[in-house]
Amino acid sequence: CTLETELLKAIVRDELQVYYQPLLNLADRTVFGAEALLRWDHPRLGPVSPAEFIPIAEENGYILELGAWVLNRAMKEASSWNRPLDLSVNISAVQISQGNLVATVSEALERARFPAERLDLEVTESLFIDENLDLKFCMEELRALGCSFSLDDFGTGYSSLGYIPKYPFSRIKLDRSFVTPTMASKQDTAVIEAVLNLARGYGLSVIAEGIETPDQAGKLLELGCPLGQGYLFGRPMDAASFSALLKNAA
Ligand code: G
Ligand code: G
Ligand code: MN
Ligand code: NA
Repeated sequence: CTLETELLKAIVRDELQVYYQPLLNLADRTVFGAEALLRWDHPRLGPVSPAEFIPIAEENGYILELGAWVLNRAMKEASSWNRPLDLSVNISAVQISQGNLVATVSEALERARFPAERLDLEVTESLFIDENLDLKFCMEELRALGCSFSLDDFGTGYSSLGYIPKYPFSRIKLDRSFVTPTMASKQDTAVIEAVLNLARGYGLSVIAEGIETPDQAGKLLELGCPLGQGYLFGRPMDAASFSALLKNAA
């Protein structure tokens, strides 16, 4: 049995979970949201990384079912949090090009009675290599429903920036490769500052990924980056642990 055939049974066998990583205001360290991250724990193979199985699911189309499952599960779990938070869900290009993402998202919002204004969809920069009108219309429709979009992995995939104002983004996610161990080099902070300037110019907010030390958090705040996520504040954790974290913070 291959990974692929096992993956096709993951939903019905109840092997999937959504983990949540806190998103924070760096100034006061309050949690304002969570990024949903899919986890697959196979009974025999053990945990399989989404970096490994998402590409397989994109290839064989199962990502449409997986993507819908994540949206439904994450909004259902987020509805039980002790206070309203933003929820960010990663979306694959295939869900836009081959699926009916607008219908999938609106059905999930309705089922969970989750406010669209709190749902953020993360799309990776690599989607925007060519101008894509379907993608643009899809994003605009979801935007009209109240959802927002974050540009994920920013700075890793693409050199021209002209696509940014053509699509309805609210936020840029500064890739964790820019949050270096010390952020001491002028070059490292120069890239971060360039991204912050660009975001300011386009009226977008920025969230820094991969913050692991208090020094990094302090430096980012100093540079003018108000939002962040990373192991310093919390690793991706299961729904019960995330609820507990919110209760302890309250
Ligand atoms: O959580 P982790 O660092 O293992 O995630 C690895 C990669 O898998 C990341 O790029 C992340 O965006 C992606 N990923 C995690 N969950 C999902 C999901 O539900 N949908 C999609 N499309 N990608 C996901
Ligand atoms: O591609 P995307 O940004 O969605 O992927 C998020 C991934 O980054 C998740 O797999 C998550 O586990 C991982 N991640 C989150 N915080 C940190 C961190 O502080 N350090 C490292 N190395 N990885 C992180
Ligand atoms: Mn992401
Ligand atoms: Na990223």
